[in-house]
Amino acid sequence: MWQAEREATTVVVVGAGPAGLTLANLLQRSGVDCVVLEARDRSYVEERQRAGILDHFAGRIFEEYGLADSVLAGAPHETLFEVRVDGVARFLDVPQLAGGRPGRLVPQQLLVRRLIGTFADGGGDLRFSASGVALHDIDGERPRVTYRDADGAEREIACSYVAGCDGFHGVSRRSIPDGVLTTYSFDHGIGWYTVLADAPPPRYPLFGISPLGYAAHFARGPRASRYYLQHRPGEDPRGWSDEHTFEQLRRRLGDEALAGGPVTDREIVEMRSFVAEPMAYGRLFLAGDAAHIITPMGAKGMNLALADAYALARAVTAAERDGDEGLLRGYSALCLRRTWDYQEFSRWFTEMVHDAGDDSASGPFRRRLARARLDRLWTSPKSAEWFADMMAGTALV
Ligand code: FAS
Repeated sequence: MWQAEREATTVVVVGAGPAGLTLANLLQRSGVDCVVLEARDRSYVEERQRAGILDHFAGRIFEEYGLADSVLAGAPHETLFEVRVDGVARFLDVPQLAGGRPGRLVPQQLLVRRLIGTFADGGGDLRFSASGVALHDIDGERPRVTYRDADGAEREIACSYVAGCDGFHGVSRRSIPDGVLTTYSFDHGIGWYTVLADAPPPRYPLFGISPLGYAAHFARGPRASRYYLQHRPGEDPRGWSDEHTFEQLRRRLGDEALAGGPVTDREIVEMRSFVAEPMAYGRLFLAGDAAHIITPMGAKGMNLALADAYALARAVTAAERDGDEGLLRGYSALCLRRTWDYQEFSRWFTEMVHDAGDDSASGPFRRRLARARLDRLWTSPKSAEWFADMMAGTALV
């Protein structure tokens, strides 16, 4: 009879993305044992390029746990935000408008690489290439997680809590019985062509609004850039030559001198949003993309994942250290309040920058509305402060 090797810990963290790795590091710093199971191998996880802006609240999490020096070393502070409307540049001093709360410019893959390093340096137990992860008895006192390790051996871990940090396509949310979750999804009807290139990064995070459609240019390291270009429904920009792509960027960003560079990655990102409620079932707690997907507008995807990890680490620590399960019971409600707050902000932002440019989808009346909303960021200090406050991230704890 096959016999899985059995072991036990306090928390099994499924997934080593920003949510899982941040949670594991915070638990480690709080003296709570955990094992992290990741389906992919280390190099895949460390090379995956996604977000690039850490909001102020997320940066504070690493400061609070004494991790900022190791994971944020050298990450520039956010300064100005540049918006070019029909080629005319305007600036927003987001940190100043947010009362001196700057974010940090740190590529997600660099943050992930460093979080893996700090966890390992602290003696953390992170297992890559864990396949066939399955959750059992998550509605009981002692959940179990089974999986096959990198050598193909069957293993089983008993624990007190399972943290589902395995992204939208992971096993955790799917382990919750039918009828428990209510899911909400929204298709924004907008698609982006996103290009990564070894090209000079912009002076500041840059948005371009023009009748040709939305475009953006962000730093992804000292010599790398991420570009986003809105594409029309039914259009497939992957067929564009790189020269055509940069020509589009020059015109949309109003910069004939935009250098460009060798393209290293091309992807289509459809703007869609998703939320699953509740974010907890029995002893399973969902965090990050496992529970919610948000458009990249406002750069809240990675930051929501980190905020969930922070709330869950505090809740598990309070339960383990003080026997107080209050924060655990309130975990889902707290994270969903922030999630919907950020979803609303992201929709507001998505609608504004897309309607204000190419009106083929939204029509001329909505285009004028969007331009009025955009102008308000420069004509109404209160609106600018609200925008900056959302960009900085809201504590809610
Ligand atoms: P992740 O998806 O990052 O990590 C989940 C981990 O779980 C992965 O390592 C996966 O391999 C593992 N896993 C999955 N199933 C498993 C299983 N069954 N067993 C074990 N492990 C399993 N956000 C922004 O704010 N700005 C951006 O510019 C931006 N760009 C993006 C570009 C792309 C192409 C994508 C897809 C997302 C982007 N995002 C962006 C959002 C992104 O940052 C996510 O919000 C963030 O990665 C979420 O982190 P996690 O919840 O940890 O999930």
